[in-house]
Amino acid sequence: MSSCNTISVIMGDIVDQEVDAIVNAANNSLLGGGGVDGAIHMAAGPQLLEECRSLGGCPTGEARITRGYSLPAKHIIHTVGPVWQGGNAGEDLLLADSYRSCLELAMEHEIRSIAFPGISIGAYGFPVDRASVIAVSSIREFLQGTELLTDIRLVCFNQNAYDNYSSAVDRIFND
Ligand code: AR6
Repeated sequence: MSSCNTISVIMGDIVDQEVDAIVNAANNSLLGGGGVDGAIHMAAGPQLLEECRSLGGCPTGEARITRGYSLPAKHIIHTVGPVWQGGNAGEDLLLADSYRSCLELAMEHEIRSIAFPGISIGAYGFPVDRASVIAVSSIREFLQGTELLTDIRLVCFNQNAYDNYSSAVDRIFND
């Protein structure tokens, strides 16, 4: 990892993050839902849904960018993680694709600070121990090719998520 890059794991609400972009764990329609998706739409305001309607959805593993509207974050990067189906349906690769797609879009938009939720670990049922290792490994691999991203936050909504993502960062960045 470059010494310019910083990855941190924090407990908190992603809508409060003062960063260039927050990531939304959306669904294929991009038209809102529950969990973090619902919280982001609620906090950003109704113009977000209008912009999302113009995007025409998003395949699993890809990402799309919108404005942040009423959020402190300037942009929202919407990605669709895989639904857990037992682990043999390509879920690991699709989850890694989601993180990589978000980071690629971030680079294209000169985003330097980005906050991720635990993609797929809520309603989509991905086991958090496995998801956290994939998340952190994907981010680490991406950071080896850039020094532009200086602040990457993994925002956790409960203690179990926090413990898992923290231990993945400790193991994967300090090996
Ligand atoms: N800030 C940070 N993390 C949050 C917040 C928040 N405000 N709210 C929830 N989380 P989920 P998924 C955590 O279900 O598994 C939606 O309906 C939550 O505790 O939001 O990718 C979409 O429309 C969990 O740890 O996303 C899709 O249909 C994590 O965020 C579907 O859910 C992800 O949980 C996507 O499911």
